[in-house]
Amino acid sequence: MKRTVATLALVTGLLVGQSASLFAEDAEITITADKVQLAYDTKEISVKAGQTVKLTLVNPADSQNLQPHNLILVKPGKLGAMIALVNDPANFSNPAWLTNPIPETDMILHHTKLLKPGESETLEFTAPAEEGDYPFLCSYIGHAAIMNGIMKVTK
Ligand SMILES: [Cu+2]
Repeated sequence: MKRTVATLALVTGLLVGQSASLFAEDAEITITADKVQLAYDTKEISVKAGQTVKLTLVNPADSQNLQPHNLILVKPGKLGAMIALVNDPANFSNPAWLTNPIPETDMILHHTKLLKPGESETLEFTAPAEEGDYPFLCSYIGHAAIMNGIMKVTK
């Protein structure tokens, strides 16, 4: 009986999540890396809970700093912990980290690959059901502490 109740709750949750995304318009958002600074062109984006989000990161072809960038979306309250994790000096002696600086952690919800200047990538996902401030950051060496922002999820 307990299992049935749990299953019903799960199915109901899925249905509610799905109907929310059917009725809300998709959010199409583009974030562009700054050509000079280690920064995104916006510090804050806003989406509705359960909405379909198409989030594009652009690393501009005319980048002057010629840095690669990515975008990692993490759980609320985890920006500090993520910065500490990606800035762990042990990463920098790992050659794989230079091309794929994605730590293994359940703090991460979604992420792009590392994009060179002239590349872009679109993440498509369902916005979290929970309201809150979801940080995003670039994990390339030395960027995270200053290259970050917030995805606000509202009802
Ligand atoms: Cu970056």
